[in-house]
Amino acid sequence: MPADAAAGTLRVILGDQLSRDVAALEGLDPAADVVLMAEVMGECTYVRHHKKKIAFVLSAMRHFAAELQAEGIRVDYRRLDDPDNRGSLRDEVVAAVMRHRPSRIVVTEPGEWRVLQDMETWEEAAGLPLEIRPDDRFIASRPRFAAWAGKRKQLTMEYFYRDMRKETGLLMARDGEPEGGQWNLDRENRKRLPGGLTPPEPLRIPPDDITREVLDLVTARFPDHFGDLEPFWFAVTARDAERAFDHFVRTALPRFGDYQDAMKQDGPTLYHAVAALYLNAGLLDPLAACRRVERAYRAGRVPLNAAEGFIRQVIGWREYVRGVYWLKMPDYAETNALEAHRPLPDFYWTGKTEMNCLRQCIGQTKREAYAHHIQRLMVTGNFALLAGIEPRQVCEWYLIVYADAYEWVELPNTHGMALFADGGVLGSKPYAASGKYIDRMSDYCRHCRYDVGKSTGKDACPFNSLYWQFLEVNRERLKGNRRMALTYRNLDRMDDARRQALNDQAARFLTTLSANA
Ligand code: DLZ
Ligand code: SF4
Repeated sequence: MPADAAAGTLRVILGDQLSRDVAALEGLDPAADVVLMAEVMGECTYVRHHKKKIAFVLSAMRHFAAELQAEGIRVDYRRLDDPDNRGSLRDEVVAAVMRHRPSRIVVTEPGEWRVLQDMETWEEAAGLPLEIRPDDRFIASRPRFAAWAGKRKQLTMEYFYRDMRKETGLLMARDGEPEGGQWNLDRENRKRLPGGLTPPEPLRIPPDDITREVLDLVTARFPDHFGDLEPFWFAVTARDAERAFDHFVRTALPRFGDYQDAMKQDGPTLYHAVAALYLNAGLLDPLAACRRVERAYRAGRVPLNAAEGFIRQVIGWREYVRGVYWLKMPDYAETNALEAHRPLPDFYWTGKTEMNCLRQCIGQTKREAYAHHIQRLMVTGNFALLAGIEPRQVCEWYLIVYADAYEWVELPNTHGMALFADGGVLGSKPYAASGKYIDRMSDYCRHCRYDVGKSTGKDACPFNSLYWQFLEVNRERLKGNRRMALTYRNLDRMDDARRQALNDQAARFLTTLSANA
């Protein structure tokens, strides 16, 4: 790049900002501006991401850069294997400033607090003005969410979601009422999967030459990272992500509503979209995806509980957790309301446990870098909650193992929703459940060496005694919670001998766990 092609803008695009209409590209002058994209070890190793996650991000970055170049945009693309790769975003920005001598730097706000802190030092490091633009791929800007949160004591997702429905017009009837008369059909999202129903497969995209090259790079550079690299079938372009999403709308969405919370032996995706990784990296536009779903509903191709369930996850829950993250960071990551300090058991990495539900969820996570929300919340999350695993370690695990995980989305979901470590910012009570819940929503227990009907004894399902022990250990912290009153009344009706037996059972189990950890 000649140094005299100067005085334009350096536009920086991060690995999860791969949208053609991302804020940093607005107003781009192809004659003067340069786009910087940098693969850096810093982002690949700040946690030891799943191999598939790194391959997905790097391949999607390379494809995105090629698309910009095909439009005639100048892209300075830094590869991880460039001999002079500086290793961090900041150093790559400084080096790019030296190469291109721009008059300013423009970037879109990042998804993580850690990166924003770093970004705020770029201006000084580069000696140039830096403009950090709001990420308008989200419907609610950070100030918009903060205004909604205002002085509310409880940040109830439902009310935020209703505002988002009104603001977007999604699934609204003409008279300003929600389509079908109800805002939220969550109760119609909880069916168990009947035998004989074969869920569709997601669309699998074969790796092209660019992806193949990235897979070789990941094999060589990240051999010790968690997870299986192949088979690799994720879409890595916006076009293919849209095709994969279209396939979901046609084949799975009609039943997504009914079976949103169901789990099945060897059924990793069921009726789920596997779209979070595309949404979160910028390959799929959230609002466009929701409008596509709404159209399918209006055309009579999918029922309301499916369309509403999907749209709620995207414009409700997804936007809401992002809002909470930016509202509460950095203190949010440090809270540990239930004072949980046990180390993460080794089987979260190896999948080697006799508890079939955990073996299934962790096994598929290792293979696919994917699990759906109930597997994450009610199996791996619930176990960590009941066993008192330290939130920091659990959060890191989730950030590592899922291809869609960035801290803005992972932290509130794990720390708040699954572990109640925030003391109730996100949920009004812990999502603690015994084996009975897992049995109701899956066929895992039928394939397990433990008996879900038993709480004590050699074959007893560990979730059962852990559940009662969890309530006992956290009695002082939770007994004042009105939504827990019935649960504590049940516990208190138990005779002392039974209570003692349950506690002993849980204590014995936890000892074996620590020994393995
Ligand atoms: C996740 C990720 C990975 C693995 N690698 C890169 C990279 O090499 N370069 C880059 O710009 N971004 C990468 N990312 C995404 C960033 O970590 C992400 O932008 C921040 O976590 C903020 O959400
Ligand atoms: Fe999981 Fe318990 Fe069911 Fe086994 S019996 S699959 S450990 S819930």
